[in-house]
Amino acid sequence: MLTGITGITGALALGAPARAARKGPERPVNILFAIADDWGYPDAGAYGSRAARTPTFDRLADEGALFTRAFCAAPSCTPSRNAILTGQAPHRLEAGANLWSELPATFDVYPDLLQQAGYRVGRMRKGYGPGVFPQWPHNPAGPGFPSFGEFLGQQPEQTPFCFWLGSSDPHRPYDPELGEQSGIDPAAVDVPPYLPDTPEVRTDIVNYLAEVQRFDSEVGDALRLLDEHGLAENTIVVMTGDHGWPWPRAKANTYDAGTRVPLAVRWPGRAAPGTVIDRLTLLSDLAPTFLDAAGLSTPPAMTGQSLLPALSGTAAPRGFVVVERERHALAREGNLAYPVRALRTDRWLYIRNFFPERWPAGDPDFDLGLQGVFGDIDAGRTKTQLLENRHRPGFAKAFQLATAKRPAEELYDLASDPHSLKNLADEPRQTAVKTRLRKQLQNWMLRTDDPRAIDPRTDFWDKVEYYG
Ligand SMILES: [Ca+2]
Repeated sequence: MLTGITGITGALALGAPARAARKGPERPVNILFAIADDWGYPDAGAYGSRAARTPTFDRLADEGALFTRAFCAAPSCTPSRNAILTGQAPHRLEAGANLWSELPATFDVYPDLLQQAGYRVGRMRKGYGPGVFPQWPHNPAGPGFPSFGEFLGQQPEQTPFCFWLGSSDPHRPYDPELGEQSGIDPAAVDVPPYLPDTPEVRTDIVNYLAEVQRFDSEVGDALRLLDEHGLAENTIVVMTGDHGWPWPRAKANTYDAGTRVPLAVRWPGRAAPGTVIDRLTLLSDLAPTFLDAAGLSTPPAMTGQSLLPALSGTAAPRGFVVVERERHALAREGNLAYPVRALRTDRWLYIRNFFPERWPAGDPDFDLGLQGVFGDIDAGRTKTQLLENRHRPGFAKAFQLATAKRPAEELYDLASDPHSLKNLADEPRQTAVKTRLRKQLQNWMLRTDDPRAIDPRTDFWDKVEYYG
């Protein structure tokens, strides 16, 4: 029986008559969402990483579902998190498509919708953001708590909860001591072909992986708390990162290095242990999933899709997902954005750069001090070494890949070129593929009310205030 839980009974009855008959927990399911900051695919043991030790992530995958083709909606903190919270594509969120912006309070976010349905909501550390939220009573990801333990300690027994565990790992800057103490062997890390393979870069990667492991350990503590409180069986646990790793040609880019993320979902009774899901998935699917789990329907504004069918193996194939980009850092004269839409299928990546005359990583001579020139690349050892050696053999190609201007269209065959190094957009034998993908992207943009579908060179996001 679901009676006695004020506010949630009606919602459950409305959304899932069949579910009430399911064998399993009768109480509404709790939601624990653990999100890292800049943790990219495939840096987890479950994906075969030789260097990263992620026992918590691997355990969630073993006990639930591992997603192998999950993508953020935008390779930048604020718009990615906004898409998670609202279940919508960033271009629908006005200023919220930019880094360090403001999310208008007119947009519904899933923690509020769950709270209205009777859930108790909380968050620790990095939630929505970076950005400002003057119209909201608290961070849109939920009211802040010092820790998950403190939140759980105050949890009434008959009330379901929704908690956002937001880490700042593995965002730069890195502590070299943590890297040294991690015991990760620099010889064991994988250096992708778009980076120079140097001891400096390998050390940088070790320092990043050490923070990945710290995040993993922190989520492990949260799982232990669930066990101690007897809540593990009735709690969905989702573990992921907001976008790809903070390296040149990765974060802030729509190649897989910037957009593909680890994702594991443990949901006892719903996702069979050891499930592997290769279906294309977007982090904006999480909001509809959480609402679905609570028996609530998906609001029409949400462009994401509930993952429940995928978790139970009944989802239809998904032809593509779209990731996008507006303004990341202040990296260009006039604070201009570098707008991109990218359509990703199982095999192809088609990219539309709306301003090919602009510099994708930022102007070469525009330096506001924080990130240096090419401000869309986070400052760090790899960037410093790349810039200092940009004219030398062994570095010049990586420098060009990260910073050089790009054509209006890019097309990559990921089956043979997983790192998107060879642009096929001008190859005559790929014209049919390019035309088909271009049309699919344009139709999707129209369908989701993307301002760039009608006015490809709108300056709306160039003019949005930057609060960093
Ligand atoms: Ca981030």
